[in-house]
Amino acid sequence: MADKRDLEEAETTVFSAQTKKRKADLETKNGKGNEKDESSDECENVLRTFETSAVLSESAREKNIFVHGKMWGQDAVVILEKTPIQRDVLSQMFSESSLKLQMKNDIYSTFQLQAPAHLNEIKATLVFPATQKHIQKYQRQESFLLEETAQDYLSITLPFIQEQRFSVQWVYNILEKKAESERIVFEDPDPETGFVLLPDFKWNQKQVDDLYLIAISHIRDIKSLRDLSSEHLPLLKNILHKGQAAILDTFGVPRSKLRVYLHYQPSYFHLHVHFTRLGFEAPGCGVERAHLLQDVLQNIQSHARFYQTRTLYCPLRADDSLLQKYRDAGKI
Ligand code: DD3
Repeated sequence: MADKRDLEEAETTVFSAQTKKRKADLETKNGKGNEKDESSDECENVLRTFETSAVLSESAREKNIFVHGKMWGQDAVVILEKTPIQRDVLSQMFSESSLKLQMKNDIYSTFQLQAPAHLNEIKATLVFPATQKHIQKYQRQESFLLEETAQDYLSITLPFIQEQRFSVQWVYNILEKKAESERIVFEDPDPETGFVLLPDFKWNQKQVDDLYLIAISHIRDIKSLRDLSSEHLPLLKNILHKGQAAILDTFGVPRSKLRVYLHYQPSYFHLHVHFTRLGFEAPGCGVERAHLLQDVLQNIQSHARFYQTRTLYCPLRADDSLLQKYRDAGKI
């Protein structure tokens, strides 16, 4: 065990005090003796009142299920997901579990392994009250590639975004420290070029393999990639360089292992940048939706109004009302 950890430490370049602290925090959370830590975060089971209406989607491969239901008469969405097995619990997994033999044949046997409760966690995400949009979002849907010219953006997409008035209250809560403030990994408070870096809530932070952080800009009037021009170069460079440095410092993941990108279309219209680990196929990191921040920088450097003039392509789900607008305009 000790050898393994020494090896891991040696493999990674620089570890700051903060990294060690985060690592130590993770280890206590993983149930290394300190069960008190876990119970202090325990809350009443709000899901007890959840009544399932329909399964929106499920994936045996991703080991998750998206469920629509009702709580106190209002719509709710619950996402359940089995979490990856961490290396450092293997010895406990082998020694503290009970086994039921399923089959044995020659040198092959399969078992049902019942792990102790603290190693048998399921991540649950609740959206409550959920809007029709949330319910729609998790329904399996076919998608279509939209070809959005600069003109289409102005005449169709922009008016649509403006009339929809998607709420980004949760983003403002983060920027104003009204929510998730203890989860902030790094902040540059500058009102023009500053941002907050924190784990996306899809990541449980227990292993760096599926590392996923988001940088949210302090500046509030940038809706998407379409709004970015040369005046934003200092902001974008700042997010890239300070974001990479903070992730190296905190999680020991170097920039050569990071995929830093923006989505187009984004799922919320406030500038944010995704940081995921190379090798982890995060949803939305495909070429049809992700724009590498380094490429975005170069494009803007070579043409100040690159993103106001180019045709952009992006996938839209069959039930997206924006797709309907494009159909109505005879563009799809
Ligand atoms: C969202 C995209 C947005 C449903 C769901 C997710 N990371 C978030 C609120 C707080 C967060 C995120 C919208 C919403 Cl399941 C509707 O994501 C969030 N906090 N991605 C963090 N840290």
